[in-house]
Amino acid sequence: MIPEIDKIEKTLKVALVGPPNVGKSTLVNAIIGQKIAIITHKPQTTRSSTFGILTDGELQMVLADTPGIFEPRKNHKLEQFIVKNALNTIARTDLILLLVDAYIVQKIVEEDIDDKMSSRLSMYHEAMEILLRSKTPKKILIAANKVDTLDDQTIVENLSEDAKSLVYSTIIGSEYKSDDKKIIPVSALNALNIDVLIDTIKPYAKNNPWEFGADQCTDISERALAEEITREQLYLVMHAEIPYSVKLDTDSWQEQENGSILIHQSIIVLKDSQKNMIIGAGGRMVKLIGERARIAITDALGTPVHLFLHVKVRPDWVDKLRI
Ligand SMILES: Nc1nc2c(ncn2[C@@H]2O[C@H](COP(=O)(O)OP(=O)(O)OP(=O)(O)O)[C@@H](O)[C@H]2O)c(=O)[nH]1
Ligand SMILES: [Mg+2]
Repeated sequence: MIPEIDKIEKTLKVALVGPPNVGKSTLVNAIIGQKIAIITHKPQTTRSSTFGILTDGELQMVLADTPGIFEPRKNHKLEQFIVKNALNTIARTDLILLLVDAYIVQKIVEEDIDDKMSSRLSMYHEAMEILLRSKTPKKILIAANKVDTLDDQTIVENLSEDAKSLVYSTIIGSEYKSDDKKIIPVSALNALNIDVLIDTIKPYAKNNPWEFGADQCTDISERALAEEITREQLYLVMHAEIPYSVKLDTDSWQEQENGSILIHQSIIVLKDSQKNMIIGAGGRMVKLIGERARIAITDALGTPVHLFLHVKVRPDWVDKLRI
């Protein structure tokens, strides 16, 4: 009889970290190859962390899309919730992948920091200060995202060791261990250089039992993803008028005999005025949000969906958040 040999299992838990809007959720979707996190042009889109899971051979890589880190306002419970959520997740990972806008990397190496660039840089310093105050892993690598926006990508692709050191010291400071001052240029939007990124972080894996099944690609449930997608479409449809303190609940979720899913969701807001804004004249706004969300949920789940939206006022939902 052939003795059963224990399979070696390795894991690597990486937190995608950075200020709001730098492309963390876009990157996790690009790495996993499907939509598990929502993306908008607005900062503070992600409110709670989602894991993307990639299992290949003996290695299970878990990539945490975290909310953007910023200094929450004193009396703003939702902002405090968002940042706390990010920090709690980061504390449970082995490695931080700090996303930095490639344009900022370019400006640092060109030593061209004007007032506008200083204020953009201060977002990274704010995030680093908050990370330092919390118990987060001390190993950090930089990914320079949005290289597609640069006129000349080669500047960020061919950084000298000195240039990399300059970027690390300008953004991170000395508290974090960064013996390998790697800077991986990527475009999350165009899924460019994702394989290089994965190969660069792989060596940080440790022998550890897997936490998830080999075929699982995320920890987010279909219901939660559907709620997130409706919130995403609401942000996209409503542009600047969007009430930020909006949340989604699933009232019912019924799988029909023909394989389609009947979903009733509530859009919860704080005030009547916000409810009226979301409903819009003659219900046109909520109808548009519902149509777009139905298409996007159908696409994400790979199943036809019938979606019904109900807008409700709950003045205390933010106060009731548990931080
Ligand atoms: N041109 C370009 N745009 C990108 C890239 N990655 C993300 N974006 C855009 O940047 C915006 C923010 O992307 P998100 O993925 O939501 O950013 P985030 O870091 O998750 O933001 P928060 O969740 O708010 O912290 C969106 O409009 C994206 O389409 C990229 O590689 N290139
Ligand atoms: Mg996000």
